[in-house]
Amino acid sequence: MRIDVVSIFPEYLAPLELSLIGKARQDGLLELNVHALRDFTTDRHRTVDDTPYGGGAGMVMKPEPWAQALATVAAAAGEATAKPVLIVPSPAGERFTQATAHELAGEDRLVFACGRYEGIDERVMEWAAEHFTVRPMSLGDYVLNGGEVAVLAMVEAIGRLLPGVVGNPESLVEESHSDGLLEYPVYTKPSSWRDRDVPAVLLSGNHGKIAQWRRHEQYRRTAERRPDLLEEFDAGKLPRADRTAFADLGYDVVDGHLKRRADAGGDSA
Ligand code: JEB
Repeated sequence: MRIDVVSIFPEYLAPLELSLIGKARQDGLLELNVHALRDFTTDRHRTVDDTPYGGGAGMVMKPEPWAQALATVAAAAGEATAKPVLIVPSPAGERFTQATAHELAGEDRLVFACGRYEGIDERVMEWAAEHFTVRPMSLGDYVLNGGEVAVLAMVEAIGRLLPGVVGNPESLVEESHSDGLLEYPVYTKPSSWRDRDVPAVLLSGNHGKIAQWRRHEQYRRTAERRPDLLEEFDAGKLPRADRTAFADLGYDVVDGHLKRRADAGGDSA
C-alpha cells in the first residue's frame, strides 16, 4: 500500500516512522510519503489561508495550494489503477471505525489531506472527486485543531491490518471475533500483587471455564461502559449460562436482541 499525507506541519507526522508502521515500511509493505502543503504555493509568503466568505471567526485554507498538492500526489504513482481514496479528516466527516479501517486496508493507495484553521475550501473536495474517491472522516465527537492527529490514529489503525504487519496474527483473529463487545480484562505475573489476586479461574487450567469467564466479563464491562453496543449485539443463539449472565446485568433476550429490563437498576453493575 502507498500512503501520501499532505499537511502544513509535516513534522507532526514523524511518529509514523516509528514502531509498527516504521516496521511495515522497512519490510516494504507500506510506502509512506509526507508532503508539505506550503511547497505547493506560488506566492512569496507561501500563503495557505484566507478569510472566510460570509464572515465569521478564523481562517479557511485556500483552494489553489491544495489542488496543486493533490494533483501532484495523484500523478506521482501513476493513475493506471483505480482512483486513490482521499481521506479528509473533519469534525463534519463520517465516523472512522474499525470497519472503515478494514475497508481502507484493502486499498492500493490512500491520500490524507490534513486541514487546519476552520478547514479547507469546500470546492477542493468537489474538484478532487475527479481524481479520487473522496471520504471526509471524523475520528470522534470532539474538536481537534487540525487533521494531523486524526491521521496518526487512522494510519496506525489501517497499517496494523496490512498482512504481515502485526507480529502475532492470532491477536487480529481474536479481535475480529470480538462481536462488537469490549475486551475482557487481562492480567500477568505476579499472581498476587499489593494484596490483589488474579481471578482464580485464570490459574485453574480449565480452558472452558476461562473462556466463559472472559465472555461474561466482556458482557459486564460492555453493559457498564458502552450499553449502546449491546443494542447491535446478536443475542440469538446464546447458551443458557450467557442469558443468565445478561439477566444478572438487567438484560433479557427478546427476538434475538438484548432489551434492558424496565425495573433494572439505575446503573448496570
Ligand atoms: C479534523 C479540524 C476545526 C471546526 C472546528 C475545528 C481541520 N474528530 C475530529 N475532531 N476534529 C477534527 C476531527 C477529525 N478527524 C478535525 C480536521 C480539521 C478538526 N480542524 C479544526 C475545524 N472545524 C481543521
